[in-house]
Amino acid sequence: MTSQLEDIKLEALSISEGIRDSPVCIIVLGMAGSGKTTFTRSLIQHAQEKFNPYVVNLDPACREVPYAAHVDIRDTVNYREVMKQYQLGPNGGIVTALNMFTTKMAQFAELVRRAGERGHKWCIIDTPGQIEVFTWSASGNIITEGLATLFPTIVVYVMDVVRSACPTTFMSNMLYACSILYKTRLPFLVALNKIDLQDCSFIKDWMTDFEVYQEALEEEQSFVSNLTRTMSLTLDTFYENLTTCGVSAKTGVGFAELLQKVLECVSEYEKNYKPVYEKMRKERLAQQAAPQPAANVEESGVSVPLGLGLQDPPANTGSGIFLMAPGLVPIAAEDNETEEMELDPKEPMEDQNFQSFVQSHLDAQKTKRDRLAQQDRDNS
Ligand SMILES: Nc1nc2c(ncn2[C@@H]2O[C@H](COP(=O)(O)OP(=O)(O)O)[C@@H](O)[C@H]2O)c(=O)[nH]1
Ligand SMILES: [Mg+2]
Repeated sequence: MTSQLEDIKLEALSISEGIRDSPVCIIVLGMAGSGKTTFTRSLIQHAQEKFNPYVVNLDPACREVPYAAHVDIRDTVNYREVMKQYQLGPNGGIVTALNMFTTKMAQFAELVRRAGERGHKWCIIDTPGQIEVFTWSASGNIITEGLATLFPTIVVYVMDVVRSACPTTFMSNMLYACSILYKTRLPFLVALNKIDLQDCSFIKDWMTDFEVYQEALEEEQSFVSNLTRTMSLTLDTFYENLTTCGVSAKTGVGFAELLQKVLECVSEYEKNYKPVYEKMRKERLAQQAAPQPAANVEESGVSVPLGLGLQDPPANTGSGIFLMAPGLVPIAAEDNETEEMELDPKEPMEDQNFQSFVQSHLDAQKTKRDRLAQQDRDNS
């Protein structure tokens, strides 16, 4: 293993040369059945000519994939054998298969790098059916963060518009998307999939106009809808950081616009993420040049230990400061604004009752709408 690592020198690559320009890694995530695999196939077709995608299937349990994968986890690990050998159920089998694949992360990243040299401008990564297998596992973390430290990386979250027509399901989906956004802290594009079955404009309305969503919720009288109502208020800011695009992975409708939005996410990565990463890289190089006692992980962030064996837990599963988010770049951190953000005892949010909290949001929405209307009038 050590000699392989010396050959590959991934750590050295990531630290001394910084993020490579190519290929752009596109990690496709989404709930089971949302259409990730079908979406991957369509994305490959539409991006083929311009971006010559390198394709990776990370779902060990699928029977077959409707595209030609350059790297297929099933070639590395036999998921059924894993289940039998370790006496695991299907989910345990998938997680263990993914863990085994991750022990080859260094080689995998090297394959992606070489693909870039051969002219593959994008690397599209299809993930396991069950989303939590990837997003809440150590190996999912290592793969995502490992790629993001080496290549421009974005997340496409595939969302089934038909299932999300129910307001509470929509909210669950959004909370999941939100947790992934803040966990991976990468440019994030929501593909509203299956628009051949149902138009997605209602979702866009729900995301831009709080009142419309509240009206939809009014029809659902349950404890969950009360909870959802409260949470929808807090998700407002999250929606502002999201780019959405309606597509049909089945028919290919919407993919021209989606490609455009992927490129916007890549620019966002270049603009917001890369400078932060480069800054950290320089700090780490400086640290290495002057050996010191063990650095404080909480302050400096830790890179993914690419190429380490599985027995080594991922170093940065905790605070996740290493990856910085577009729109979430902590400019404030430099200005010590974090201290200012500490709770002002005079205006604790807890003291606001629900009604006034709602009212302040409605006012903010109204101001926003008025401003947009004014802009429209000015433009016409
Ligand atoms: N009508 C329609 N069906 C779709 C679309 N995308 C995926 N599907 C269907 O949704 C099901 C799940 O798709 P799949 O790609 O396997 O989902 P995954 O589990 O997220 O990888 C399959 O039956 C697909 O044919 C779409 O855009 N329109
Ligand atoms: Mg799939």
